[in-house]
Amino acid sequence: MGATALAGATWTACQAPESEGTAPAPGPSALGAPVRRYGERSPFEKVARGVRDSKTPEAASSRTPLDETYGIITPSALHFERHHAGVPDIDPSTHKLLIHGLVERSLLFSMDELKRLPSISRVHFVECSGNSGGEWSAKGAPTVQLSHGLASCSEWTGVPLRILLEEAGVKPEGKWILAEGDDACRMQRSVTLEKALEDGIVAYGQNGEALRPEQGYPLRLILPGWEGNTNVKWLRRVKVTQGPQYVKDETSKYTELMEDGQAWIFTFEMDAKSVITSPSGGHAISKPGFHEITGLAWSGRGKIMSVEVSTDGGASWTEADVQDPVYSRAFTRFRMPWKWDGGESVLLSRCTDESGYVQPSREELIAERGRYSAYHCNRIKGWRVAADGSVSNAEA
Ligand SMILES: Nc1nc2c(c(=O)[nH]1)N[C@H]1C(S)=C(S)[C@@H](COP(=O)(O)O)O[C@H]1N2
Ligand SMILES: [Mo]
Repeated sequence: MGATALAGATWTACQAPESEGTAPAPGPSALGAPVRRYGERSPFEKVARGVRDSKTPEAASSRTPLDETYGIITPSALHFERHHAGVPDIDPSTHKLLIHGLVERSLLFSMDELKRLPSISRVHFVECSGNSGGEWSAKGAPTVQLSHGLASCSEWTGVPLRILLEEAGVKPEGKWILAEGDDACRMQRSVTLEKALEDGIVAYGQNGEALRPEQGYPLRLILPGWEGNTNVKWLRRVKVTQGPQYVKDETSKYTELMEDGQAWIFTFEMDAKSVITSPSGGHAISKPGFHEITGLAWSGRGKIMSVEVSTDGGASWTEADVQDPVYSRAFTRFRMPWKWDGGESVLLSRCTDESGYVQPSREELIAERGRYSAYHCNRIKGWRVAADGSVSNAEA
């Protein structure tokens, strides 16, 4: 059955609100607030990033409340943050980007010079490879903000990295690049030249305006679909090298220990993942009847092809409606109408990407990657709806 037909059929069964009749009391008759130069949200809105207390707030993270955002774009003010040394305060009029190493000529760009070059805008997620790290354990996190909130999606604008590298003229020995940030830790990552040339973006725009300081103002690297950590913020230097540099940021972290004692390194692509954001842990369903099940799916290998939803703990699956257009390596919104009968129900989602990869269960993931990894957990996540309408982590 087509998802649209299903949605239409269920919509007619949707319950109207209980109260009928009288018009609501009119609003104020005094004139409203005047125009303002830079907007703010309504004071009634309180949605916020989740921040855990940390003794080192400069080396911490904050999480996107995925269940309180709509559509596929994360508002910039709610984009998750991960900083290894705090947010530097950088003046764009003095900021420079150096392209050097195995190139015919080193180039130093000011922000103005970068903005003169051909630009592109692309919708892409950024996900910390440590996102959902707690989901490796049998007892996952209680809310979707805690379990999946180190992922967000923006429209990024900037210059294709290919243009800068071609301008500098990469020498034949050049096969990798090292990207470096201008924060106190000078965070660095090695990535392949192939990826840099394929779709790397030196981005200065986020959701129609300049990057937020937390996201790397005035300049960051976007490597679509690759580990969040490779998307170096406050970008100051790109060095073309023969091979990876094995810098501290890629040896002390972002490697995965396998059962046989070997570790995987440079596992760049984020695997396909989906999660139901509503209803999800911490929510309360008010009454039986129509409810929309909705969530997000994404893959570092391209587009999401389909998302299936189960309301009976995996005994049966139904294809959800996937919102058009679907962008490659971007959040993809799925929705499914649902009539809750008031009984206990376990909700699951499972996505498939254009490479044919299917999101695994926790058992399938462990069979492939062992039990010692902290990174790249993309297991299927379950939410239990109890008879009283309260929603919690299915494995709690
Ligand atoms: N210079 C620099 N770049 C950085 C980081 C950092 O601490 N310094 N953190 C990395 C990590 S671990 C992640 S997950 C992403 C997070 O990007 P965001 O804070 O914009 O969400 O940025 C990456 N780029
Ligand atoms: Mo990260």
